[in-house]
Formats: sequence, C-alpha cells, structure tokens
Amino acid sequence: MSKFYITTAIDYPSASPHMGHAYEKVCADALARWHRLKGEDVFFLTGTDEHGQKIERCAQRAGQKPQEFVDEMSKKFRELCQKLDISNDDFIRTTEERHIKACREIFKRVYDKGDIYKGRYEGLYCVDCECFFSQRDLVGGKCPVHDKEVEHLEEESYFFRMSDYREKVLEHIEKNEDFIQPKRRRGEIANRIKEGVRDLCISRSSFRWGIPLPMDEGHVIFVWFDALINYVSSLSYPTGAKFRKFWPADVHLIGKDILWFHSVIWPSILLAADMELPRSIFVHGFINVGGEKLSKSKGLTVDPLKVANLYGVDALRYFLLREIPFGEDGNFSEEGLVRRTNNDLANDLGNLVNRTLVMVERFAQSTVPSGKQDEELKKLALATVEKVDEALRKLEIGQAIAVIWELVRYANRYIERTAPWSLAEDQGRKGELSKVLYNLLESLRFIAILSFPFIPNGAEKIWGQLGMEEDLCRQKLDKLKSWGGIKPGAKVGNPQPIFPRIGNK
Ligand code: ME8
Repeated sequence: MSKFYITTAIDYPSASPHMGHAYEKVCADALARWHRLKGEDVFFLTGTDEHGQKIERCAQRAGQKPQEFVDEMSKKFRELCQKLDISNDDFIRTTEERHIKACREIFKRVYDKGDIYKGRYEGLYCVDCECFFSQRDLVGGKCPVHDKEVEHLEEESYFFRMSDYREKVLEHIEKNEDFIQPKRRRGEIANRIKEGVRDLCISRSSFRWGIPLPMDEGHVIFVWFDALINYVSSLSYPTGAKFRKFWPADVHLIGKDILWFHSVIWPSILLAADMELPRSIFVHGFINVGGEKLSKSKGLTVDPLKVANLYGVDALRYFLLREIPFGEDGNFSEEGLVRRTNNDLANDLGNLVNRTLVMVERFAQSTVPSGKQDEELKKLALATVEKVDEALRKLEIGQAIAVIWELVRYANRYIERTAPWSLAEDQGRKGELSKVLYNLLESLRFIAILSFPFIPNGAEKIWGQLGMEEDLCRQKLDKLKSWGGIKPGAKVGNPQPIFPRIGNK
C-alpha cells in the first residue's frame, strides 16, 4: 500500500485561530481524505508552534507564564480542528518532550558536522514573523507582511552555514518540477536563491522562551529551526517506525508567506542532517476580507468557529474549497458563503437527494428497486471519478468539486427529463420508473463517496439516507469502478433535509 504524508504549517498560538488557519486545514483535510479514498496509508499532521519571542511577549501581555499561555491557546487550535471535521492523525506541539528531543538531536547532528558556528547577529527582525530582514526587504521601512516597524537586533548567535547548501537546493528545485507548486512560485524562489543565500542565525540569546542549545544553554534555538523539525519529531525521528514509513513528506501545505522557510531553509537543514527532502511543497494564497488582508488592529478578522456555528461546518468548508482558487488569494464574505450554500448545497445537492428519496418512498415503498443501468449516467459518473483525481493531482480543489457538481446537475436534469411522477401513473411503464429510481440512487452513492473529502458531514447524511450499511469513511475509490453498488431490495432511510437554505442576510 503506498503511503501519503501530508502536513500543514504549525500555527502560532499567539492569538485565536483565524480564517487563514481554517482554510489551510480544510485544504489539507480534503487532500488527506481523498488519498485515503484512494486506498493509501495516510498520515496527516498539524499542530502549534509554541516557542519564540512573539509567544513570550504575548504571554507577558496576558500576565501568564509562557507554558500556561500556550497550553490554553493551543487548545483553541485543537478545537478548531475538531469543529471543522479535520481528520488529522496527530497534533504536534513544539513544547512537547518528543519534539524537544528530536530538535536538539538534529541541532547537534548539524553542529557535529561543522555546519554551525558562533558569531554575532546585527540586523533587523520582525517579531510577528519571527524573521530576519535586510533593509531592501522592507516596504516603506516596515515589515512587508505585517506592515509594522521592525526591531534592530544585536546579540551573540550561532549561525548555520546555509550558504554552503545554496547550489544543492537550487539544483533540487530546478530538477524537480513538482517540488514547489503552483509552478510560478518555483521561479520566484529560484530567482531569489540566485540573488544569494546567506548563513542563517539559528539561536537567540536575548530571551529565554525556546529550546536550549545542546552545547550552550545560554542560547535558545531560533524558533523557525525549532518549528520546521515538527515534521519529523512527530514521526519519532530518528528511530521511530513512523519515521521510517512516512518520511519524506509527500506534501507540506503552507501559505505563501512562509515559502522561503520551507523551500530553502528546511531543505538546507535536511541536507546538513543527511536526511531526505520532502517531495513537494504546496503553496496556497491568503484569505482576505472585503479585499483586504486579515488584520486584528484594523478589525478585519473573521472567527471560523463563529461562522461554522452559524452556517454549518460543511457550508464553510464548501465555500473555502469551492470559491478560493488554490494558490491564489481569495475573499471571504458571508454573502458569498450564503450564496454558495443556497445554490450548490441546498438547491442542487439537497434537492437531488430529497426528491430522489421522496420518490423512492412514494413509488417504491422506500425500497431500492431493481432497474437496468442508464448508460449515460453511468458513463458520466465513472468519468467523474477520474476527473476529480486529475483535478486534485493539479491541486485544483475547486475544479474537483465543480466536476462532482456536473454530475449532481446532470442527475437533477435526469429527473426533469424522465419525469418519474408521470411514469408512476402509467402501469405499463413500471420498469422505466424502477430504472430511473435505481440510477438516481446509484448516482447518489457515487456523489456521497466523491464529496466526502469536501463536505464529510453532508456526505455522511446522504449515505445514511441511502441506507448503506458499511461506514462511509471505510469506502475506497475502487467501489466506484463499476455501476451497481447499491443493492436492490435494500431499505432507504426517511427523506430529511440535509442542507437547509439560509435566509437572506
Ligand atoms: O507562519 N490566509 O504560523 P502562522 C491564508 N508558525 N493563510 C494564512 C493567512 C491568511 N490570511 N494568514 C496566515 C507560522 N496563513 C509558523 C509556521 S511551520 C513549520 C511554522 C497561513 O500562525 C500561513 O501562511 O502565522 C501559514 O501557512 C499558516 O497559516 C500558519 O501561520
């Protein structure tokens, strides 16, 4: 069985989770669920990045010890995962012993190799990014990501000879077309590497909230060096069975602001530690609100938990996955979410399920009738499976959903075209009626399985109403290789609305 290891970035629990965090998890979850459907052995990791100066300052402001602060805040991220039906297999916290151990181990390995030396750092730093900047990186003298003043740092530090890995990393990026996706991001990074790569400051000595260096307790490991290691500490690097099975990661799913860390710094660390490089880095865009960046200070924030509680988890998941083109920035709006929910979930899918089940109840006593296969519907359904896979291989999550919805809409038109209510009135056309009902139920079986990675709640409800006995989450795509999985004679459930319409806002 082939394996699939997918990770999200680990979030800073410096404040409550925002819509960007929710978006990243939902995208990764859809991909993880799809690969499980394909029968792969999936390991899906997410977690929280809990050290560093930003967290230390936030804890101070909250009047708490850093550990107390992250214990409380990290819970909110875990709750977000539960609320959004994120099917992660593990949740790593960088303050856990298993992580600290692996992190010190890798640091020591790179140090023993001679790739770490002591020096003095003098330069600019954005505490919100936890990132060093040079003057030319700034926009209007401020951090380009946070639009805030940067700080001047001067302290004793250890440095990683990252410049020594420049050629190798560049070669890897240029040789492996799929390493950074979407492709245009690859060019950006390659150009930046060509402009030069400097050694990286990897320790801090002016504050305490971090992992002490194995060879110098007066320093803590730079939070990014620490954080990136989560991808292997969670697998019990270096000796764990999971490490042997799942490393290298198949996909690191991250936002566009942290691509340099993942495509240059992380591969350099791995090369220095004689470890394999991840297979690919998938880069998503940013979620904006009203066309502007999410920003606490400007009051531009959206709480994903509130939205999920108000409109339903599937409505939020569906909106994010369908509406935001993967790799591009996209806008979150409640109006957009309501429109998508009403049009696609309530009208198209909800009505298809409801009409079909009401007709099976009325015309077939809630029993799956036997009926010949409809060649057109069957052909479309089988082709849909291939098309969804093709779209997801290209990271076109919205397109994958659009393809499923073509099947949903076709099935709705099939009802209009065949008018089962008229067939029911004609004793001589009972065979035709059974055929239509059977084919509609069978398309719903396809639709439930195919839409499970995107809207797991709704898909489960459809599955339940179809009266299917096996668990939906145990289904595999090979159950969609042929038509006729739903068995004549089986009882279907009572028709219940699955996606209620949302009233006008
Ligand atoms: O960067 N829209 O943590 P983080 C979409 N701890 N995605 C967004 C976003 C937005 N508006 N804002 C942030 C960190 N993100 C580090 C990661 S990984 C070893 C360490 C994405 O909480 C961001 O791009 O600032 C990143 O992928 C993730 O959310 C966590 O961001």
